[in-house]
Amino acid sequence: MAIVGAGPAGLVLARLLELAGVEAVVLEQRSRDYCLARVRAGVLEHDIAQLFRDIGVGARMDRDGLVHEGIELQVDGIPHRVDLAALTGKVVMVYGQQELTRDLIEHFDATEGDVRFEAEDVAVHDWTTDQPRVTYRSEGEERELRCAIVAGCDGFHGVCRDTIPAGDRRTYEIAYPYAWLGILAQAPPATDEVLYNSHGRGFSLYSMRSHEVSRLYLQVRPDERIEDWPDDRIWQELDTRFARDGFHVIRGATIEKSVTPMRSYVTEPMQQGRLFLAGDAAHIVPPTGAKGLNLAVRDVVRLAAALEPWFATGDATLLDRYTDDCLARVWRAEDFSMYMTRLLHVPDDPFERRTQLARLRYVCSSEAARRSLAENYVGLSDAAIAATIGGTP
Ligand code: FAS
Ligand code: PHB
Repeated sequence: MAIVGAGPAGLVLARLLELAGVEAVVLEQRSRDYCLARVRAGVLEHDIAQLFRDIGVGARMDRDGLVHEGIELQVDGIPHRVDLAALTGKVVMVYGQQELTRDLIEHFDATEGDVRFEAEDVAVHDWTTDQPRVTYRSEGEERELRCAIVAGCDGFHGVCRDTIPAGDRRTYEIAYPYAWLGILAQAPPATDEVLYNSHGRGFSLYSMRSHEVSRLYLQVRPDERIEDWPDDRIWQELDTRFARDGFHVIRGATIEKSVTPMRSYVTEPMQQGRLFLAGDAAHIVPPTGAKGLNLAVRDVVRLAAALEPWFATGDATLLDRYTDDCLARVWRAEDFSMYMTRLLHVPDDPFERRTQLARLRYVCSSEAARRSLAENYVGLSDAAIAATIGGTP
């Protein structure tokens, strides 16, 4: 089969299919180095970290990743810990998407998995027949892949989602009135756990990639240009927003910085004929809830579980319900990500800011509210997701 895109969705799907003995070719438009350099996400749900161990690519994660038993919410300059482990019995793993991508690509180097970089002008054909084709150009030559199934794992800006005619799809979208300015810095993090900070000037997030590398974010206007933010201005704004007695942001050389717009987006259905969408190709969440990467992996776990019986016996039961099975979790994650985004990002409207502070203070003071946030943050089980729609896992 053909997998379009070598991000987390495409690479994890390729590994799951390799374990199932299903032959797959990954077509990636960018170069290997470009894929290895992309920074992005940082927090893995409890079960997703376990999945990487189960599929044999978790060794470096367990060596270099950081297990976190809690997160901190800071409001009115006071930090409040949400004890994930005590509230849910689960923890999260802080391990950069960039490292996961490396682990997976290096795995396929070793197993000679078929990952084709710099595949240009990928296009999907005949996906509503039983003989779909994927064409692309490589090293100047036009190529064609005849396959049984095409997995569209090519992200929000890919071609697979729009291969399904707009008239056959419904899309749902919210654009938020702010963006994230993110930096990766060679500096030890000043906090042991991920710190979500609500400040009158805007939200800020203190995360990390290791004991030596910090990942920090600032809420900025959606039209903000990174060129208008020299390092010193970024560090000064971080100092202002995180300011509290006895706490100081630790500065260092910036390795990467970017501005990421924030949106919520879902396309339904996530399949048509022999084409199946997974990850950002099908849905986008604002990064506040750290769900994007985790949701992408959850999709392909379902897709691989549906493809295995189909390739083995032609049983299409799980494939036929792939969209519904994914959407139950997708919409739960959309809701949680929107909740976290609106809980923490400072609105222009003063009334909204007052109700937001009331909500934040409630979460910080109520164990019931913290437990609800915690169980969504560490990742809900399939049974808990099924229960949201009155079904069975
Ligand atoms: P991806 O976008 O990761 O991968 C798609 C792949 O397909 C890419 O390699 C792309 O080059 C390739 N592709 C695209 N078009 C193609 C074509 N026509 N032909 C062939 N290949 C094609 N999530 C979090 O949880 N936390 C975060 O902090 C966070 N920060 C983010 C910051 C940024 C700037 C962005 C853009 C996203 C961020 N995300 C974050 C979300 C992100 O991690 C995604 O959820 C995750 O990468 C989804 O993985 P995929 O679905 O594999 O899509
Ligand atoms: C990150 O480390 O990149 C990160 C952490 C928590 C989030 C989002 C991003 O909610």
